[in-house]
This record gives sequence, C-alpha cells and structure tokens, in this order.
Amino acid sequence: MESGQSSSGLYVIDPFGGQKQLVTVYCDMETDNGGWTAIQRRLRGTMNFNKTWTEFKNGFGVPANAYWIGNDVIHHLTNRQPHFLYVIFKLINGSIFHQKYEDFSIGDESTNYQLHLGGPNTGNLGDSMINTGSSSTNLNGASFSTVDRDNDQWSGNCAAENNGGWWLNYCHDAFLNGPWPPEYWHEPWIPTITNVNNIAEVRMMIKPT
Ligand SMILES: [Ca+2]
Repeated sequence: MESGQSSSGLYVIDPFGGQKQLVTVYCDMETDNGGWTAIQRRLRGTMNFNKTWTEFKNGFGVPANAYWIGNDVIHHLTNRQPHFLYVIFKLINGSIFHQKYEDFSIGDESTNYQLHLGGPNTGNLGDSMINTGSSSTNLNGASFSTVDRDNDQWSGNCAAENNGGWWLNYCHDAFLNGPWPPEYWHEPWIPTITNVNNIAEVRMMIKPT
C-alpha cells in the first residue's frame, strides 16, 4: 500500500505489473502502523475455504468480507521484496490475538507454493507455525495442499480431513482456513486458540519489511 493512505478498506493493486491483472484487496491502515494488505480475510459464518487447487491459485471470494487473494498473487508480491506476515484473530468477546513474522514468502506453483517463514516473530498468539516443538507441525518449508491436491507428509490428505486448503505438514498446529461452526474447525492455533465457537474474524496480512 502506498504511504499516505489513512483509512482501512478496499484498494486496487497491480501485483503482476503492467495492469495485467488488477486485484481488489482489503487493506488495514490502523493495525501496527497500517499499510497491511490482507491476503486472506474471513468473517464468521461466511464462506468456507474447502476450495480446489485452482481456486486457491487464482483466488476466490469478496474482499469486503471473505476472500483468498490467490497463491499466484502472494508469490508475486512476496518474491519482489521481503514481507512481514501478520496473523490476527478477533474473538466474539472483543479480544484480539496476533502474531507478526519478520520474513514471509511463498514459492511459485512449481514448488507447490512452498512456504518460507522465518526471522523473529512476536505477538500474543505465540508461534504455532514454526517453533511448534515438533518437526511434523513446523510449517516453514511446507507445500500448499487442497482437497484435490495432497502435498502433505501424512498418508491421508490433511486438507480434505480438515476441510480447507493450507500449508500442511503432518498436519499442523496453525490452520487459518477451517470451516465455521456447526462444522468443526480443527486446531486453528494450538494452544492459544482452541475454541472455534469464539472466533469472529481471522485475517492474514502482509507488508514489505
Ligand atoms: Ca498425504
């Protein structure tokens, strides 16, 4: 996002350059000094994220309430310059949990959009994506998987089992794309967020470092 913008809301970006594909995104101009582009946004009760590989590749949904910006877009944005990743959970009781990672990027489709997540991280969620205490749930280096594309390290299909596409190992401690109640969203952010019924909004946001 350009500096000087002050209100959160919808903006149009040109991730591939040359106006090949303009993308409407939600930008947060208040949290942590603003300038955050949401690559994922979910409001309670709106769309589930049990989508196909092609849908995650190209993006789906509506930035005003729930959307995935698209894995090709995330790759292009994060490979031109280093980015922060900011994860935020808003609960129904008004409390907010967040974690900021200093170094986030993903590979292109030929790598299955392999997640690179590193550097220090801070926040009141705690780190459930990298230093989980188990190599089977460390998502740094994990491939993206969907209901129709199993790239995880489990004999089954984590994405199908958990009803959502995501970077999955065997399988995860952090999973931001689970289904809303009454379906069961399995382990959103273990151990900090375990009660799915409390979640009002989830967002993943990026900003150049
Ligand atoms: Ca598997």
